[in-house]
Amino acid sequence: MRTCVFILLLLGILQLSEARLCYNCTGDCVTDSECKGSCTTSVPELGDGHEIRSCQNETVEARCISEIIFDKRYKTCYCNTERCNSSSVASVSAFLFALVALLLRELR
Ligand SMILES: *[C@@H]1O[C@H](CO)[C@@H](O)[C@H](O)[C@H]1NC(C)=O
Ligand SMILES: *[C@@H]1O[C@H](CO)[C@@H](O)[C@H](O)[C@H]1NC(C)=O
Ligand SMILES: CC(=O)N[C@H]1CO[C@H](CO)[C@@H](O)[C@@H]1O
Repeated sequence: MRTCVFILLLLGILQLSEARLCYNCTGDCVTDSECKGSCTTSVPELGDGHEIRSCQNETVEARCISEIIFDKRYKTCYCNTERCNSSSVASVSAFLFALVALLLRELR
């Protein structure tokens, strides 16, 4: 059981040091891609339209800017953590939560 925990811990560390994953799709989606830089989310500022999730080549400062894409104004946010341009709970924190729960059980 102890070995099992160590393997999980190792996998967690490896996962964190790998290339960052970002959601890379339009609208409500779960598709992700490996990215070198920051994840982005572009939300239309006016009217309807889909959110655009993608990523950059480079890591830039995490911030939100206003920009025009295809004649529409979007609010684009950059972020620099695993799958951070998502509306759902990040998988890394879910993983860490599971790991902590396991460790606590192990230590009792
Ligand atoms: C994002 O998805 C598109 C279309 O599936 C693909 O062409 C593109 O290479 C992806 N971007 C990255 C960074 O993987
Ligand atoms: C982004 O990456 C692609 C392919 O790796 C490269 O061709 C392109 O020049 C890069 N763009 C920037 C802005 O670095
Ligand atoms: C930092 C960042 O870009 N977060 C965005 C991720 O995507 C959601 C929409 O699903 C935005 O609300 C966040 O601002």
